[in-house]
Amino acid sequence: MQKGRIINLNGGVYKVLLLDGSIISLKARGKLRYEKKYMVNEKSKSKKEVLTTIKNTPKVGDIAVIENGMIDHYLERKNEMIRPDIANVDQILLVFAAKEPDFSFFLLDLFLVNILHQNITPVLVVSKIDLLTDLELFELKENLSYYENMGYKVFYVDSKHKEGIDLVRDILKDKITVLSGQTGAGKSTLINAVVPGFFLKTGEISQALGRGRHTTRETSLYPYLGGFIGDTPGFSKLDVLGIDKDELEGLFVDFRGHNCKFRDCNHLEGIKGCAIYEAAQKGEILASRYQSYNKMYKEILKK
Ligand SMILES: Nc1nc2c(ncn2[C@@H]2O[C@H](COP(=O)(O)OP(=O)(O)OP(=O)(O)O)[C@@H](O)[C@H]2O)c(=O)[nH]1
Ligand SMILES: [Mg+2]
Ligand SMILES: [Zn+2]
Repeated sequence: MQKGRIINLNGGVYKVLLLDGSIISLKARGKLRYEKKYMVNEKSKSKKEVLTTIKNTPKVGDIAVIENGMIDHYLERKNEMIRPDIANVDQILLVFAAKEPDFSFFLLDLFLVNILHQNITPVLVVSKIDLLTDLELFELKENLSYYENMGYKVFYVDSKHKEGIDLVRDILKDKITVLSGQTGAGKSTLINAVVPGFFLKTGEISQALGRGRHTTRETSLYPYLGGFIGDTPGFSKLDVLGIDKDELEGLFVDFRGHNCKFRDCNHLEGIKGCAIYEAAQKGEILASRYQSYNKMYKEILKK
């Protein structure tokens, strides 16, 4: 029996890092891959066997127990992320470009809400700060100080010229850290800057090959400083993932200090006497945060 960390999954083949530092490729035994279910046809009453992937399927981040050249089972998970599909994540580095693409406070709130919903600690990394003027950077920092006051760590980096990288490196030790964020935000470039001698393909337009942009396609964990860093494909579109309308206000941690006296209040814009609405009007809750809440709430209602 051997144990190891699953660091890559591609087409049913797992790469597992063993304790001795070697990496092996193998599959999971059949029982972990599929579950047999029977669908009953109402008309003919006939049963049809269907195979569905199940909860038990090992994923990247799991500690796999290997027997007879296959993954037999995995050890109990501390947590599991849905998107990207990774287990045992300690923190998410939420990479947001200061520019290209433009910084979006709504998207930031959307990512934060989804991460908190999965009970994982977010750390915000603002990338590409070299593309802002000093004044623009000053303004962005001012707005983001609101998020620092909520308790989130915020880092500012220029991965191209390796500015601010050491501070990011410091928080990676012994942890499983996954990078998340929009496509093109600079996740792969940041990993390349953080890990000396490392090379990941990034979204640089490949002129020599003329094949367009290299973006990350699969999820992998890279061993680093006793922990792991995960590069994942970025999102082009994100949604409120499986969040109930009544759960939403709890995920806006800055609303907590403002107790609304109404029962069953949804705290939407225009409700006279609602403590949340009034706090937003007075500027005690950041206007863009309150707008994000309204927008997400309405999106959940539409589902
Ligand atoms: N000026 C500047 N450009 C950057 C910086 N970081 C990344 N870039 C550029 O931004 C583009 C996208 O970077 P990637 O690292 O591929 O972005 P990604 O987040 O990995 O994108 P996906 O893999 O598609 O999710 C590339 O052209 C990078 O060279 C930075 O700090 N400053
Ligand atoms: Mg990438
Ligand atoms: Zn209210």
